[in-house]
Amino acid sequence: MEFTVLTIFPEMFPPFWENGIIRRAIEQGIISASAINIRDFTTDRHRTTDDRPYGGGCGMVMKPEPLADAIRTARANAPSSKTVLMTPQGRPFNQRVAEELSLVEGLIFVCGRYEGVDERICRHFIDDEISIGDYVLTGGELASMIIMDAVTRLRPGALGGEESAARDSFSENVLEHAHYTRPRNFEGDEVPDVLLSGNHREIEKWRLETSLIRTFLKRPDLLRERPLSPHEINILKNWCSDIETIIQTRSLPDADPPSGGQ
Ligand code: 4FV
Repeated sequence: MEFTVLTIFPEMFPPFWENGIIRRAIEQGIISASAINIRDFTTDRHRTTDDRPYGGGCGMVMKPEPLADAIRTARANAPSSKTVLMTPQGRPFNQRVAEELSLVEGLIFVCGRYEGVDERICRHFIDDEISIGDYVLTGGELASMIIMDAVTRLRPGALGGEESAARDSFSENVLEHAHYTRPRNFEGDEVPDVLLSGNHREIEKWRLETSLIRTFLKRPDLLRERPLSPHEINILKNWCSDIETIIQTRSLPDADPPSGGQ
């Protein structure tokens, strides 16, 4: 998979590309990555990439000419790549989109700065607009790194044996179960016994239950979007009956009886 970033700050990327799983994926040829400086496509001696907005107002807009030539060059180098503009106006980035993008041959990231890019670039040179969240950044560079990171780890071979994308949070619209490692007792806090039992069926059951309860407590919206397996339905029903028992047995005597108890 080929990543090309179009930016006026190419120096931001080597630290990201030269560390960790991204570095290893580049070394193993799983991905390739390069940065193109949009300023190299300017024609004035000040290498100007921005100008005042038509219609007035504050801030500056990225000029279309240098961007258009930079995109044409990137596309010539990577013809099967998809050109993506990082913008708050884009479709929300999530694990689904990461899985989708991890299947394409290449991505060309257009990293805006200032107030954004001239609209004619969006109209004629952009295949996809993606937003990493409903907030405004000073530039699209960090957003492109987030997408490169989430997509790279989904490429076959990128995650060595010690990691796996299969049990990712969100991969099945649930949050991951809790993780523990040595020491068994950390400042008085013990690792759950089941994880020390060696009983993998019980461990799997515990992990599923903890990821369901965490999702229920922290991101119930995810559960609402997700089909539940018979086993998961069974777990949720057990919780309901436990909660029902608590309500039945723990209600304070003089508290007015739960509704419906005329
Ligand atoms: C952004 C986002 C983002 C907007 C103006 C760059 C900045 C500046 N990109 N998700 N949120 N971009 O805020 O992707 O040009």
